[in-house]
Amino acid sequence: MTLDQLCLIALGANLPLRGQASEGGPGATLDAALRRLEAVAGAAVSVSDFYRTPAFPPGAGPDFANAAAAFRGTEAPEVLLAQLHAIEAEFGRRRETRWGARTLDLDLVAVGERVLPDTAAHAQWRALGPREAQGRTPDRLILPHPRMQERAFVLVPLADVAPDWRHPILGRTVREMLAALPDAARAEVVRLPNRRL
Ligand code: PH2
Ligand code: MG
Ligand code: MG
Repeated sequence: MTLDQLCLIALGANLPLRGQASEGGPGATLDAALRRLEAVAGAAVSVSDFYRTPAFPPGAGPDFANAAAAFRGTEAPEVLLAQLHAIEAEFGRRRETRWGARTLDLDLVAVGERVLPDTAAHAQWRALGPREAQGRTPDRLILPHPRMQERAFVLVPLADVAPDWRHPILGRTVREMLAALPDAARAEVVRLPNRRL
């Protein structure tokens, strides 16, 4: 039996959608993607504010709209990931350049306390520097997302929906991981009052 677990999703977009039903800027794409996510989650979804964030790595493209969502679910992580990929595809995402500009990116950040594939492999992925991480794509799901603790564009929105979720390996809550980042990193994440970018 799978108990229901808190599923955490990070959303990002930094290209406008063209010729799609939900044509508009990145903020409009996130709105539309969240409606699709609510449909597949089959549960109440908590949604963060939307934020403008500079592309990482610096100079990698236009600013992103970033957000986070949390819901309680029973699906296996691999099933959730496939659902997220299906929604990305609906929004015109082509899986080509790693860390390139994208119309929509939905990342599965965590499923409850699950550690995948195991603690040792997780430590190896976490230990990669940003440059090495950029050159390597894991061929399987790593949970929690191995770089979440470094990224203000993930942690700031996540703190809106799941501040008390605790990282099963690092032992820190979202709020604590966010507080551990440099002030400058947090300051780059700017709330979008009308959700539009
Ligand atoms: N996602 C990336 C790479 N860089 N930068 C920002 N600001 N926001 C993102 O969501 C983002 C990124 C890879 O998915
Ligand atoms: Mg991503
Ligand atoms: Mg992704």
